[in-house]
Amino acid sequence: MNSPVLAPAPVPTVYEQMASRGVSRRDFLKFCTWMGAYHGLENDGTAQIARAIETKRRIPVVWLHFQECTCCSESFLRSSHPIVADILLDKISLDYTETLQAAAGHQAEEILQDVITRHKGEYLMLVEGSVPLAADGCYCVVGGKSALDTVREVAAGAKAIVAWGNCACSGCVQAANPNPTGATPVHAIIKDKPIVNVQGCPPIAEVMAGVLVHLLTFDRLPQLDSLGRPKAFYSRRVHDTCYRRPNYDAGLFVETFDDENARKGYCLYRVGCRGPSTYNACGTMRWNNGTSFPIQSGHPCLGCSEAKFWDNGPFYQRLTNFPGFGIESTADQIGLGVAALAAGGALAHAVLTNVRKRHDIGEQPGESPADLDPNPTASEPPQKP
Ligand code: SF4
Ligand code: SF3
Ligand code: F3S
Repeated sequence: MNSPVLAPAPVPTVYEQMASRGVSRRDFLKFCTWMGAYHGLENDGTAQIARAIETKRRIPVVWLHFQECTCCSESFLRSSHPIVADILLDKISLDYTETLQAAAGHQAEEILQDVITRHKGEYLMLVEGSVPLAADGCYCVVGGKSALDTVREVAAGAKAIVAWGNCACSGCVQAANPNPTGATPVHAIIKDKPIVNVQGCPPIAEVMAGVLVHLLTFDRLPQLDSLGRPKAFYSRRVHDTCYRRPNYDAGLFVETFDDENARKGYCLYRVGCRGPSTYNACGTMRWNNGTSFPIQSGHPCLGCSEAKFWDNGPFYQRLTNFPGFGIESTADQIGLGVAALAAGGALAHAVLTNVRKRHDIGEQPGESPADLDPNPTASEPPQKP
């Protein structure tokens, strides 16, 4: 007797997976609202996110690792948000990732080939790490193939590419002068595919999740700035949302890490804070489920979401000039002349800050959510569920 032909098991939707993992409907909707708020979406957009997660099948995902320290994977996996780390990544989308998969050796290589063949044109390619071009790429070889060969082969059939972290977006520490391995970011190699640069060393887990949710929901790239970063998360400087900003405006600065001013939580500009020239969501989203971020723990921002931040002057020395913008280059003068600062001066400062931001990210007035914000230094982030 012939054995019955079994139909393949239906692929669950993202929401079905969440429900089977014990995520309540209420928590699911809170998650969608929170993601919608970060993308600057109205209720309609949030409903769209919920609908997409409820109905769409999983996107095949390949996560490649090249020259890196795995901090981006760690950031994502250590997210204390249960939906971000446990569900969205681990249980839903990942078909191939060298650091987490159980398979090894030839079996792992076969899985990669299988995914890129069966899902040609459909899969997302996520990249962590830079690609060494020096010495024929011999500095990073996986399964007998150089990172350069792999990145080209996998990119050829990818629907879109997400570059995780400073390594994949701009080379990070491996590309620091003199860049002995010729570390190169993905966008400098692959020119014919849509690429999102999710910057930071590492990026914030909820920002990474936000980008994946956007791709899943809308099936297109989010709006990007001139460096390829999603504007929803990188359109404001750390300085613009920093809770120490009133100290900066009042000319109250930490001079050394152990002085009285450090204990009082004054501004870290003079001990090298790069918040004034760094675009990231740290001041609003923060890390570890909104617990803290470098500045809150007393450490200046090192500018980790900007290109070439390792070569951008010595750390822990104050920026003497903010590129392209004069008025804020003189924090010392702000300190000296603070008594003379009238309300009109403070307003001009805030306006000029936004003018500079738009100039840096190539944005037109009216495009940014900040246009709706009458007080750009004190806006509150969307509440995390
Ligand atoms: Fe915050 Fe740094 Fe700006 Fe000071 S210089 S307000 S610590 S971001
Ligand atoms: Fe790289 Fe700077 Fe860690 Fe994410 S981003 S691997 S080093
Ligand atoms: Fe990086 Fe600065 Fe945020 S160092 S983590 S962008 S505060």
